[in-house]
Amino acid sequence: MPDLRTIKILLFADTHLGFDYPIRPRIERRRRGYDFFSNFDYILQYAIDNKIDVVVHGGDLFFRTKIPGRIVSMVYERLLKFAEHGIPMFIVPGNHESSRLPESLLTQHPNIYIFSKAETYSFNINGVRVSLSGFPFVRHNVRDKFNSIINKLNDDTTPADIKLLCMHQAVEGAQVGPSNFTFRNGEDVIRIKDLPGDFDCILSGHIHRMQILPKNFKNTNRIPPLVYPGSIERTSFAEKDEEKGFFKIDFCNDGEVWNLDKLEFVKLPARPMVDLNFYCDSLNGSTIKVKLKSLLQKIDSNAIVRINCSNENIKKFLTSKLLRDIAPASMNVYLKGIRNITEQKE
Ligand SMILES: [Mn+2]
Repeated sequence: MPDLRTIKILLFADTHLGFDYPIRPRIERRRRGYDFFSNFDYILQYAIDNKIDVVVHGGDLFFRTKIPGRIVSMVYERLLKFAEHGIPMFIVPGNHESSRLPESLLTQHPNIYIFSKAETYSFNINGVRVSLSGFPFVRHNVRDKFNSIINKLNDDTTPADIKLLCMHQAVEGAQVGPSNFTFRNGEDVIRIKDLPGDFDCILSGHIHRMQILPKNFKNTNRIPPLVYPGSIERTSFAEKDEEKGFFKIDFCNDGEVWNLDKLEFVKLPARPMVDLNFYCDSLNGSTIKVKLKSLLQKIDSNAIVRINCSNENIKKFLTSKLLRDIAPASMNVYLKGIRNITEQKE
């Protein structure tokens, strides 16, 4: 009799909740924070609707280390509500969590598992033994520390049908940015040859572009696939052309062993990002205003627009207030080079 069971894992990461979500906004304008929460909610609902067996969050739950209490409550409320559905959720503390998460009832919930140190959880899903190993983000020299972390995780020899490794790190070969910057040999980069062969899949946050390593991955490789789901919304212009989403990962039984069967990337809505190069022959304020306004009207009104202007005399006219006045209310628009929420580091 063929075994018709499927074990379904959902992987998402880099949700950066709290990004552009001011508690007491000083100016009235469209905020990007809602888009992050809306994709986050979509993913949790997807897990419930699709009867996912295990959810893994690959880290950077929040947008930075110090989080306003209100944001923490908004996030934890959602997670606790989700936990009531009985789907176990594993969270890897990322660099934005300083490798740990704010303490609360959340950390006590029996369906929420947080990798606050290198550890392995084993459990049984409909008779299938699944183990999840993981460790919090390592800030300094993960390159040298990685092997000993894996050795420590391997001390746990509880047998499992499906073995997963969860982390929040950069791995050699990972690519980011418009010019495909490739991580190679920094001390903060794990060597691809060091990835342990005895896991069925490696799930990681940290890299905001969705990708699977090694690039030419085949199921016959010694190295298991390393899956980066990427961030759930664009956090900076470096991500302007990237698809955003999360992974559904299916394991099936071929009659003898459990194998990775399907890696499915599920897309999420992400707002368009547009670069606008601006120049005007005239230094007359109202001419500049009219010209820029007509250019902005040609752009998707849902876009995040970055204006690039190299002429200092024209630039003087382009105040934040003017930009807000002439752009559609649904658009986020700002001048390149001015410190802005969309210029934040990962
Ligand atoms: Mn991140």
